[in-house]
Amino acid sequence: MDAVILCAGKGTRLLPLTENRPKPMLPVGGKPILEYIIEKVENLVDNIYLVVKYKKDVIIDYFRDHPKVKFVEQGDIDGTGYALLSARNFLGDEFLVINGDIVFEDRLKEILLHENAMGLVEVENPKEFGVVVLDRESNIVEIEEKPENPKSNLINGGIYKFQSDILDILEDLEPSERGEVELTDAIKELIRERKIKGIKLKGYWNDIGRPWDLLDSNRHILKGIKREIKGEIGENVIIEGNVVVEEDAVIRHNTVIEGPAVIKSGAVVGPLTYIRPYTVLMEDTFVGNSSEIKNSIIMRGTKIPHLSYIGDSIIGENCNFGCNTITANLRFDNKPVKVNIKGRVVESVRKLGVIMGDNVKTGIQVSFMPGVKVGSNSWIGPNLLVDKDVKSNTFIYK
Ligand code: TTP
Repeated sequence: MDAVILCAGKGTRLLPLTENRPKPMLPVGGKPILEYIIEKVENLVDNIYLVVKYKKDVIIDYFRDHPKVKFVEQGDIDGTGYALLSARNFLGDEFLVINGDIVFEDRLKEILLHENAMGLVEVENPKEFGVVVLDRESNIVEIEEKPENPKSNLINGGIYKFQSDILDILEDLEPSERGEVELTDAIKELIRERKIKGIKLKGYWNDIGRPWDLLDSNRHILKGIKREIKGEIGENVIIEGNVVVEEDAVIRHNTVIEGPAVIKSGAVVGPLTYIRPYTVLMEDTFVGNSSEIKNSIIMRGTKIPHLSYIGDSIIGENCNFGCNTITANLRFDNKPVKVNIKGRVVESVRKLGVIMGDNVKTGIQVSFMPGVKVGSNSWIGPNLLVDKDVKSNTFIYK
């Protein structure tokens, strides 16, 4: 049996983080989301087909040497159904299908026992998802996308086992109102003829749609790491709890690291730096004197050299922060931080800092208000308070 992982979407709700990489390649716990999915299925299947399109080279470059991974390009139509159909010529009688943007714990064994099955998750806010209704034998009898009045709190978990007849149904489907061939429309047809078992997934599950989902999954992964110190550790460094310091990382003197945290190879931290729990410093990052980083993902090559506070933030690759660049991450009234997602202001979580693309430069004494987004390649001049989203490729100066 084979697995198909759907990785071709644009991930627009995660902009600017997805400006230069597809959503499945965003890092959580120091590795791309997609790598965890591949690790889960590689011993269960013969081939893993990654359906790619948007920024496909980032996925192909990373996984090209994996012995079971093969790449299939999605055709001109959008949608999860069309993504699966794009792999049609490679698939046998039955196969596993997984969305490339979910972080989950379940070991998939129960799903594989059934001819047709869908992984389900119990949530408090089903309105935002595909809501599923089961009969007494746990067969799916109804799926409704983002219903106003959900009939259950079980939602589609983005993990499926199908027989090849799903592909025949997909072939005959017309695109939906939003111009996409949707997998759930095909499943609605399939349940008229076949039984699809609803399997409640065990343990943690998260569908990475918005930036703060990434921080949530990052925390989940970091809770499971074990202490492993391989890099160079200077004098008077304190490392508490489960911290990974990879080979070729350097922790300079008088630095404090509170786990769980991951410091990847080539990263340099210190002197006198404070790394707090749930922080990941990706490869070749530098965090220097009197800077404090908390609950944040700092991507490859970014430099935060002096006197900065970065909290509850996601910072893209190769950014360069001027001295005393600061993020605010909490409102005075303690209400959820508001974030603009595709032109709509939505409430996120109580603590959220800045969401930044790649190659951003800040001058000295730049401050960011909670939940602002900064597009890639932008420059923010010195002594500015950034309280609105900054588009990509802009230069703001007083
Ligand atoms: P979504 O999260 O629904 O879509 P998206 O990735 O385009 O994100 P956004 O809504 O923020 O723009 O996608 C669910 C999964 O299906 C995800 O793993 C990406 C994948 N997918 C494809 O492979 N091809 C597609 O055409 C679409 C729309 C999604």
